[in-house]
Amino acid sequence: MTSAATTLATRRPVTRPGAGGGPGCLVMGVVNVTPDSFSDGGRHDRAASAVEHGCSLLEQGAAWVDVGGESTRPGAGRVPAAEELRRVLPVVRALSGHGVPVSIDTTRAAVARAAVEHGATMVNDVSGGRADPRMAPTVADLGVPYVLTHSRGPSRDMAARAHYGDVVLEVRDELLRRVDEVCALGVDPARVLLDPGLGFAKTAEHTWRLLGRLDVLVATGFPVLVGASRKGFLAAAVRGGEGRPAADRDGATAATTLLAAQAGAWGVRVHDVDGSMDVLRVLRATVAHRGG
Ligand code: PMM
Repeated sequence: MTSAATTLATRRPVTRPGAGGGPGCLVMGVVNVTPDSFSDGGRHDRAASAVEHGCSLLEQGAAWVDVGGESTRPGAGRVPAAEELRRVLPVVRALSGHGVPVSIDTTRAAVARAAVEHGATMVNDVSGGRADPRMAPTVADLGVPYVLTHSRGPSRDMAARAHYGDVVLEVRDELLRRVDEVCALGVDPARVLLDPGLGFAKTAEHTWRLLGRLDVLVATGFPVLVGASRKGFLAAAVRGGEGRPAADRDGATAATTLLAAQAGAWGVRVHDVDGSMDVLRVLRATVAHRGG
């Protein structure tokens, strides 16, 4: 077992991209402009409804709205870059115009650049910069916060790579190695956020283990974003299991928000912003009244 704390992440975050962490945990609302995303696919594939939805997420308390035009669910194929741009740019531009802080969920450098030029102020890359070798230099050039997510390989065959000894330490070590690699290409470590990539190249068992040890990632000192919302592993914990639609996992998702906040995560990426905001309000009220 390697000791990542001593051998990796020579580049440490100096400042944090915004508040967050513990009871201050932020909520990032999801707007998927895709016809095939597993949990809300097809609902916001027209720009106008996507923009309306993004604005309502802001009203519900989202600190960020994450706009994506390509499904990243395991097994999903790629959409052409031109189609991804066609889906996301009008939404990014309109939401930014309404004052919504937008993050762009893409693995393509060209899409990240165009989205930032249209008003996005954060890049969320579930490939951790591996899908497109131009991503790290582009993010470096754009100078925006960069969510670096753990995964192994593209969506289409990531399930075959879900082999770990100690998944918690391996995910941490692989993420920190990736931080060093992208920072060597110019990315500012002060702008890097880490994401364990729940469900990406992980079995449900791996994902539960990671969810229970988020503190290990938080201890790296990088802000940590957690994306558990409506994911398949939650089916094991809800009544009706796999038989219930993904959208019925919002109660279970809210529970993961509490776990993430208590572990000190910077933020959670969720579809149901209202539910997670209530959880965080309860947590804050409890902390405020503790020891009085
Ligand atoms: N999961 C999905 C998409 N983007 N981004 C980050 N940073 N972390 C995640 O866990 C993540 C992501 C897949 O879920 P969706 O299809 O419901 O958006």
